[in-house]
Amino acid sequence: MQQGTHRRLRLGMVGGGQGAFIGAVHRIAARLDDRFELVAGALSSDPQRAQASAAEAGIARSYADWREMALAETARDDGIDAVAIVTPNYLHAPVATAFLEAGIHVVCDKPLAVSLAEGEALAKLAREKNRLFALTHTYSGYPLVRHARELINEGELGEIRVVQVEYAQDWLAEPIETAGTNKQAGWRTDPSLAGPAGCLGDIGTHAYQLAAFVTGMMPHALSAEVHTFVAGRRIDDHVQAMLRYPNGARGMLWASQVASGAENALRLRVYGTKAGLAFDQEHPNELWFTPLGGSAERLTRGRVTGAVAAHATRVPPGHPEGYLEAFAQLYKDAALQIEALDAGRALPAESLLLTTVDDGVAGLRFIDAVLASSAADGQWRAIIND
Ligand code: SOE
Repeated sequence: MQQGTHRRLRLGMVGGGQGAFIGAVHRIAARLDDRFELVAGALSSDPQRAQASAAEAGIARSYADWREMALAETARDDGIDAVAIVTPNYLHAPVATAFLEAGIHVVCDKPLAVSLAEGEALAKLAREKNRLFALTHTYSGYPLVRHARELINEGELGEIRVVQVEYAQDWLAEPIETAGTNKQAGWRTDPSLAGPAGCLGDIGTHAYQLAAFVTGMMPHALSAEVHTFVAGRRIDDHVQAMLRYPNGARGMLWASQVASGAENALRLRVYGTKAGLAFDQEHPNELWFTPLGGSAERLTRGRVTGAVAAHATRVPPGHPEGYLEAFAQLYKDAALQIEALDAGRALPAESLLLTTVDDGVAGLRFIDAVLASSAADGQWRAIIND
């Protein structure tokens, strides 16, 4: 770890107050490699809750409003370098816009925004302002996911033929949002807060991004169906899609939040002309590689060689690393990029696997195509990637 040579970057947070889940994950992840200190926050739209949440998290400067925070932090000599946006989806774009306009780097939770138009505007603004816009597609922070990408990139699988990705959870199998006590379920199933995509936006976009990240390929067409199993729910809780790739490969993606018994079962299998590989998020310290006609090889974190996996790992082989470290990897890469952008240097090569605003735009294109296909009873739709 390269400590000591870096100034600790000052981070602010919008959202993530008491009762939230992902805010606490971002706080741990940002601090894990000692590259950020959390100094400011507008943690809740309720001023009292914002204050209490900031005190609990040890955040010195608490704001009742994120607009006020963007202005006040820009005016300070010791204002924040970056902001983490961990609000419900409908606020991602307005909050990110305010901080980018103020010249502050952004780390934002997925999905990027609630519409493609909003997402494209964010991508444009981030480029104009020359600020970092990192999108936290956590699972691409795993060392073995990055290693899988390397293997494919180096041709170890041959020509890719089949991509199978799935993300199954069961926590929305019952209408838990109706009790009004589960904040997570509440906003994720409310289209005015989550946007038009439920399960599709919440975890379908993770599956889509993981497949694209590892294979280096984007599908150009899909046929899809979204479905709502739970009676009365106002948003999808299940999605399934068939994918076609420009090289002729075929793919399938399904994501469900009503798959009884499933915890956080994000799984990817990729088959090429020479070999196949399999990754299971619930066992992130191993990756299975099987050559055509050969026996399965279990590759393990800390034992696979190469700079890419080494950059994303922290402890020796056999000591499990997991979700928090994968999340921290995104913050580590973000810190490297913020330093480079602020110094007018090229982005460091080892940081380039960080998921960006463009990955977010790709996710929104996927959402649009899925919803259009589903509304047309599964008709094939083009996905325009540029
Ligand atoms: C809930 O479905 C959730 O917390 C997602 O919102 C996250 O993005 C995913 O990482 C885990 O599950």
